[in-house]
Amino acid sequence: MLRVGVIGCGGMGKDHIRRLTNKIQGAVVTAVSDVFEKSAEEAAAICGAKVYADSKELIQAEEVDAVLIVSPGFAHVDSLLAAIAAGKRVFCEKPLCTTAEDCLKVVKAEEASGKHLIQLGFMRRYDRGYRQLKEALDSGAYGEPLMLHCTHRNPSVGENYNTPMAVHDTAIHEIDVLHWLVDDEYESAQVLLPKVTKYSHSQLKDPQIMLLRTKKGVCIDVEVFVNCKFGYDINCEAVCEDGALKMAQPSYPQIRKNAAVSTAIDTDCFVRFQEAYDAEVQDWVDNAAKGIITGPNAWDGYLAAVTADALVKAQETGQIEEIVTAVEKPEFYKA
Ligand code: ISE
Repeated sequence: MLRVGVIGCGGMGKDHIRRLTNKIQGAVVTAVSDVFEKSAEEAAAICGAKVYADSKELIQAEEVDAVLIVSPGFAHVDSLLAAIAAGKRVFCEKPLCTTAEDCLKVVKAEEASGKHLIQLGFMRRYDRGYRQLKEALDSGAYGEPLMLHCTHRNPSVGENYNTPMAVHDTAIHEIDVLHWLVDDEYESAQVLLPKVTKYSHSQLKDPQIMLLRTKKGVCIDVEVFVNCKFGYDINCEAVCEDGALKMAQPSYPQIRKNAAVSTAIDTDCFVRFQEAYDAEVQDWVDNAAKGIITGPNAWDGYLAAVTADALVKAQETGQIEEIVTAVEKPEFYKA
């Protein structure tokens, strides 16, 4: 049984605690911690875990084999470095860290430890639709992928959501999943800013079209529209030499009523990607005994941060920005 300590007991933290307690095989939550005592107490009530006021103590605790980090992004770096130093496995919600520099620190610390310890919570790699696409592309039956057309739409976002968050919070999922899908790396980024919807505000340019080009020349367009109003709508189409593949949608009944045919669209990521969240955590737990990470790792977190920085720069300059990592991918992270 993998004994897990959870750092961060907000909405997502509690969601993972419920998942680990009620659904996941082979794990038990033994410790929880949060800067807000009330949140930690509420989380402990779900799983019967011990409450730690200090997350560093939780990481060191004897009854904690592995750590799940769900605290705000800026707090990740300290917990990650402490967990690596303690030799404990980590599942870290996105982002790995809030700056590429901190991500690189974590990458180097993990490499120096000689153990693959960190899995990053980019759940889309576990989504059935993306997996089917990947399998089809990898089969070679459709030739080389040439273009990806994607949309990432949210019905609405909070008042504090601003223009760079369209990259850091939202497109970050495409940044991770799309290079994995086509087994390639990014070369450049550009952002087009159309007319702003009446549902946005002065600090948020919405929608945006993000353009990425990979080293092999695949051109990717991602429409990010976070006040689309009609649903949580994620689409991806891969146009290849010998066919075009559209990602399957979650299946809902087709309803005929009032002289119209309709099919439901999800309204948030927790429902849309529920199975993917379950699968990523189960995979992390299953791999603990083998000491391997098969999901997104710390290097993927660093790549995502570098790519996000280029996209945010492109939002500001309107130019094509290069995507360059400070170091080559270490051997340690090559499959
Ligand atoms: C949120 O943090 C997510 O991760 C969702 O998947 C994304 O759609 C949303 O825009 C983000 O704010």
